[in-house]
Amino acid sequence: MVSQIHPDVEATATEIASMEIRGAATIAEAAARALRVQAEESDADDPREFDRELRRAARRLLDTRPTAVSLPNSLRYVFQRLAGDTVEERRASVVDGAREFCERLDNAQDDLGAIGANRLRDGDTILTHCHSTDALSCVEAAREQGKSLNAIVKETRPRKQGHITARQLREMGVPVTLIVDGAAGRYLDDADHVIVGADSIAADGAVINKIGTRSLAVTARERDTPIVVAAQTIKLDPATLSGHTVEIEMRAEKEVIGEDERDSIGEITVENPAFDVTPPRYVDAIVTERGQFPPESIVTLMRELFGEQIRTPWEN
Ligand code: RI2
Repeated sequence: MVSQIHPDVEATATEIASMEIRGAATIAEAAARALRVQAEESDADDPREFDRELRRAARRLLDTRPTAVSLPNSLRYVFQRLAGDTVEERRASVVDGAREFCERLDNAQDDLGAIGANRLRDGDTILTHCHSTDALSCVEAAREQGKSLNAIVKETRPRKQGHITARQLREMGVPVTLIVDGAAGRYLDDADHVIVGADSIAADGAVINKIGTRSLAVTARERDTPIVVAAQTIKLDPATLSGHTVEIEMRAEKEVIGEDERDSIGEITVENPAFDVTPPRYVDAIVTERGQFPPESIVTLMRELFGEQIRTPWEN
């Protein structure tokens, strides 16, 4: 019997790849929910077949975007709870595991926000890059504490996720100045904090985030503007403990330039890396739900949470 991938898993995978579902935490939540649907709707009649289906579904989800480690971390969390001798027991364990994962995700973001908010003072101006729910959670918590904030929001080419950030900040009552990416240097003197999210964090404290984060961090360091990375612990990449590097996703050329415009220029190469790597020396703090860490010490938390043995149960 060929194991079936549920249409909802297919749809989730397609939406992650096309970025209708995007942002590391949102991707993690969608993947856990998709695995839950796969388990709930499975008509496998023996546990081995059930497990085979789950593994296929997990591989389909993983085969979408390579950089955000929250995706494999969410699947790993659910697989670690897979238990029982019958299909029904194994189904229930996946449903519970996925539900627990989503609850923890929400709580982690709230806890992280409360910690990050402590860094922000009444009247401060933040400068943002891309759109990060973890970073915005810090702003939301600060607003709930009654602090008034201003924001300078980088547009974030090529997909302009800065527009999502601008809209959500306005909903929180934060005045927003939208700028093109190249203007960041000029506006850094007006900012008290640069605050960004992360897609992955390596064992050495390097931060993998939306392309443009590195140059922003380097310029911010030169101006002594602190750069804060808001990242739940599901952004910690356990594979980097054993020397693996994080793959940087290369996306379609058409996100950068339309075909007609490209043709009118002549023979050119277009590249569209979605992320870059900011070395730890340019980062002041990584704010997680477990507290705030200097990037160089994040490895301690990583070992505590993941150990040295990194499992990939979907490969069996
Ligand atoms: P949260 C996004 O990537 C951005 O790089 C953002 O900083 C990061 O995910 C984390 O987002 P993309 O999916 O988990 O837009 O904080 O390529 O929401």
